[in-house]
This record gives sequence, structure tokens and C-alpha cells, in this order.
Amino acid sequence: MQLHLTETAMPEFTLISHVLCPYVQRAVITLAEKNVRFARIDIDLGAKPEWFKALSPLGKTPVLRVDNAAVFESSVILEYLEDTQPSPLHPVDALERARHRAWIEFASAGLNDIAGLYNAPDEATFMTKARALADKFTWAEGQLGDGPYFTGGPFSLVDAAFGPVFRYFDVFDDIGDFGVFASTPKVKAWRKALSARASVQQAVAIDYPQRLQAFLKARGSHMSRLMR
Ligand SMILES: N[C@@H](CCC(=O)N[C@@H](CS)C(=O)NCC(=O)O)C(=O)O
Repeated sequence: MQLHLTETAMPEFTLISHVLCPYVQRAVITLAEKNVRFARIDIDLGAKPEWFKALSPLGKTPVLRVDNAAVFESSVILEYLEDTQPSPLHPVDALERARHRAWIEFASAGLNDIAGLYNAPDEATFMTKARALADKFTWAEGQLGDGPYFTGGPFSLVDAAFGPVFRYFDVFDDIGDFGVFASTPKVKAWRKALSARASVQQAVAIDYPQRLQAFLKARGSHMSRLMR
């Protein structure tokens, strides 16, 4: 009887997603690290379904449906999962938690720079964005110890947020060396450790690199031209 009650009390999770979205990936990684079962629905953000527009106040992925409620904003989804699911990925100490939340925000700022990089219309703008990213990774370098992860040993939500940031560079590296990691050896090692983590690897489909390449080529940007 007790087991039956526990089972029926489990909420049903559906993650409304997009195949390339890095914010979706951080939620998928967190769900995997916490061993939470969920359904995933990938939508076309270029032609948003009516049901999605009705569900998502900002019209953005990810949205986590929890039974009939919709949780939006990836960092809020991460915090909700941390509050309700096993296998903690935040430190216990309040100040450390605050630091981790701040570095998740920092990862989001890095994602904005990455969008700026692949959308840059000309070389000058492109180089400015590459430098902004190099500066961000220099800041990250100062936070890292001996690794392999952000805090050293245990995988954290900060790692879940940075896995998708680094994944872009697996495709960018085939386009050129933009010097983004030139003076950050610890970040390079962190990137490598995250790319070997099963939850990070499995957050995207097998054809992700080809899909990202097609997306980048179609931007009409400086990076698109470098790809020809
Ligand atoms: N701050 C949001 C950002 C999410 C976001 O920008 N999602 C993009 C896809 S990666 C999106 O849905 N864009 C569609 C749009 O803005 O119309 C979060 O952390 O969840």
C-alpha cells in the first residue's frame, strides 16, 4: 500500500525542448544526473505550435511540464529539480550555493556571447565576441582548482550549465581556431572532462553536430562565410 501511494504521488515530467537549445541541454543533463524519468518533446521554434504559445509565457524552450503546471526558465527548472529530486548538485553552504547560482548566470552570459559570435555580420564584430568569450573563460580559469569539475570532484549544476557552452566549440573547432581557450589550460581540461560525462554526451541527438553546422551555415554571418 505504501509503495502504491508513493508511485501515484510521483509527478509526470515532460520537457518541451528544441534540438539545438543549450538551455534545454542543461535541464536534460540535470534530469539525467538525478535519474529522473521524463518525456521530451522537440518543437520547431521557427513555427511554434499553438499549444506551446499557450503554455510558455516567454515563448522559449525549455519548459518543464510537471503534471499540469509549466515551469519555465532553465535556471528555475534546475532549482526546482534540485529542490524536489535526489542526488544534490548544489553545495550545502548558502554562500557556496550563491556562488554556484552566479556561475550558472555567467554560463548564460557566455551563451549570449556565443550567439553574438555566430551571428556577427563582419570580422571586426566576430573578433570582439571572440575576445569577450576569452575574457569570460579567463574569469572561469580563476575559479577552477585541480578538477575535473567546477568544484573539483562532485559534478554540480554549474557543470550542467557549462557542458552545453563547451559543446559549441566542438563544432567551432572545425571552422577555425579563434584563440578562445589560448590562455586557460584549466578551462580546457574542464571542457574535456565534461565532454566525457555520459549525461552531457547524451543531452543531444547523435546528429547534433550536423544540425548545428547547417544552422551556422544558414546564418549569413561571418562564421557562415568561414565555413565555405
Ligand atoms: N533565459 C532562458 C533562455 C531560453 C532561450 O533563449 N531559448 C531559446 C532557444 S535556445 C528560445 O526558445 N528562443 C525562441 C525565441 O526566443 O523566440 C532560459 O534560461 O531558459
